[in-house]
Amino acid sequence: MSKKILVIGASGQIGTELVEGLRDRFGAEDVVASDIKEPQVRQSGPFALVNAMDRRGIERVIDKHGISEVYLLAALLSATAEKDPAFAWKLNMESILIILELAREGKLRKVYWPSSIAVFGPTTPKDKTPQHTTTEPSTVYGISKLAGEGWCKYYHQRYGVDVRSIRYPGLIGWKSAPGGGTTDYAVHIFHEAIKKGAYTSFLGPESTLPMMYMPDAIRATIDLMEAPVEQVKERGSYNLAGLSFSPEQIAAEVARHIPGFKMAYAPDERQAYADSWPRSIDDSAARADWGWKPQYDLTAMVDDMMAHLRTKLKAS
Ligand code: AKB
Repeated sequence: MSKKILVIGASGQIGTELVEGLRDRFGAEDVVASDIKEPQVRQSGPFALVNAMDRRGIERVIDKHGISEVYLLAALLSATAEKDPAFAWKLNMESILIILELAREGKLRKVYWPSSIAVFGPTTPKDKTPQHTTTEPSTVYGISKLAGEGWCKYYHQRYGVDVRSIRYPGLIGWKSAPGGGTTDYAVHIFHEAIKKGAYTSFLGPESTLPMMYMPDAIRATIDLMEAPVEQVKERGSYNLAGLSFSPEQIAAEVARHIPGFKMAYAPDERQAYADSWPRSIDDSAARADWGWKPQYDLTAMVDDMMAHLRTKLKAS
């Protein structure tokens, strides 16, 4: 059966790279990118302007392009969500409910929706956090992701909707800018190190968090969506681990590439969000169910980021 994919929130940090990954795998014409603003960069395939809270608009795009699968990425992340909790709740909840309803009505065959390590909170075990454990998030972003997981599970159990999800850790990539997360420092550090030889982290030196290099995250996302249905046993969201490191550990790796690199620390309100999240994740369910295995460790990720970002920044 042929598939036509719609990515909602395609201009964001994950969307930019996911659209590329999906187009490489399934062909440019079969992947429609969409966002609320016209993209700044030239598109390699179809693009639609659509708001993730506009059910009618989304339906029009689905009908026009014969869409069978949606990847819904539009959301406010942890730090931005805390600035406007009511809007964060509205966007993060309305968008997933619209897509789940469209799937329930038979207009979509499959749905992807990202959750986050932010579903965990201060009462969750911090190391090797299990797939099923205490989830008492303390951020509005985490609360919305936890509720979204509940809705995904409900629509799967009650209506048979084929919805799949990953709890992303902090994501690091060179192709696109991060937008409003607590883990964004791990991307900013590369830009500032190359441009200025120095970076001031908004998280303290020892704030260890689960992270992942974007190529691993994109591969995981598409692999989960392509896994045979009987292998997808978690219908809330899958724990996924890549690497775990602290600001001082990544600073030491960056310094291998930028001699004399200076790291300073000025923790702000994001420190509290980071402190409420796990240090590392147990992803044995994803490994056992659909064969997940990360490829990048900290050194490999930093080497690859440095090489690509240096070239990109030189060219710009
Ligand atoms: C954030 O920092 O808000 C996100 C996340 C962990 O989901 N990167």
